[in-house]
Amino acid sequence: MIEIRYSAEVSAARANGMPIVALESTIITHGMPWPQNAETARLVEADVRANDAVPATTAVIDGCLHVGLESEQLNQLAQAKGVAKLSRADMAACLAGGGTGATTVAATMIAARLAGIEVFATGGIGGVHRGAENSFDISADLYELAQTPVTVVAAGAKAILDVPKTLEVLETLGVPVIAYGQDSLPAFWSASSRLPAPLRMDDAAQIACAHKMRAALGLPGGQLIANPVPKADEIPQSEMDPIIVRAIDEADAQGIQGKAVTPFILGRIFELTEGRSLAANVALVRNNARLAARIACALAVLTD
Ligand code: PSU
Ligand code: MN
Repeated sequence: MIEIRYSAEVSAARANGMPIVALESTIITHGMPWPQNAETARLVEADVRANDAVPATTAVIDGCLHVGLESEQLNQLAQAKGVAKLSRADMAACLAGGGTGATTVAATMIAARLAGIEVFATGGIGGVHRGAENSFDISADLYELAQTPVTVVAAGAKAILDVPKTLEVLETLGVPVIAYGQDSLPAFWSASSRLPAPLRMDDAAQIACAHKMRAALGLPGGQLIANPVPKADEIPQSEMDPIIVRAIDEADAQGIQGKAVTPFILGRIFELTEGRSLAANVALVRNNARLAARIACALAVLTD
């Protein structure tokens, strides 16, 4: 059995049966610049606490799987250079080699399941990249959602992706995509896209119930809750589209590939929007943390 290191707060929550929300760390190390990354991580943890749940940020540090980071560990991770980006394929190797790595959506789901945590909040999941018909670049996040029973709250798939193809793959894999409180699928920095969401739910209790129902049906995998960024913080899709296209073109021109693609594009979009993309990103992650905490609380009162 793998030894999991819990933070003091998560240990106490487990002992007392309190609701816990998993949080990823790649968004800290690869998704946002220092010091906003550390600041956001703290705000997101506080949002979970303010909604009566306990935050568990996950990462691999010196070959140990951590579920819940102490404040100093979080601070160090946020400033560390050369931290690995761990997905399903890399996690075991990093643990075996005594390395340090941040967990993506896929790896955080794996850690959450091991720790018995059923709800996880992030910004946006990885998915099918634009041009995937040539690059074959499809995030392992989608396959993880198909097999690991964790409800993931995100602001949809990142808008830098080919979102219609991402939806198709999720449908093929049998992953429920549920928009929260609206009919259209959120588009990460923008509250709505031109695409209708496959499913819609309007309250946390119903989402919790659907999570349990999948298990009762014997279905593996989780569900994706697509929670729109608050209107006051959004950047409309018409404004984002040309910026996204430019960032992707630059990534292509510079031959950026594989794991480096998403961090490169997010970084360029941050520069091209003069930081506005980051402000929207922070707002949407916080909003997702609040909803995830409410779902975790709703799950805690449901019996199996
Ligand atoms: N959401 C964000 N910023 C991020 C990510 C998600 O707002 O940096 C990360 C997540 O960890 C996600 C990963 O799992 O990007 C997807 O990477 P890839 O496209 O290489 O699978
Ligand atoms: Mn990829």
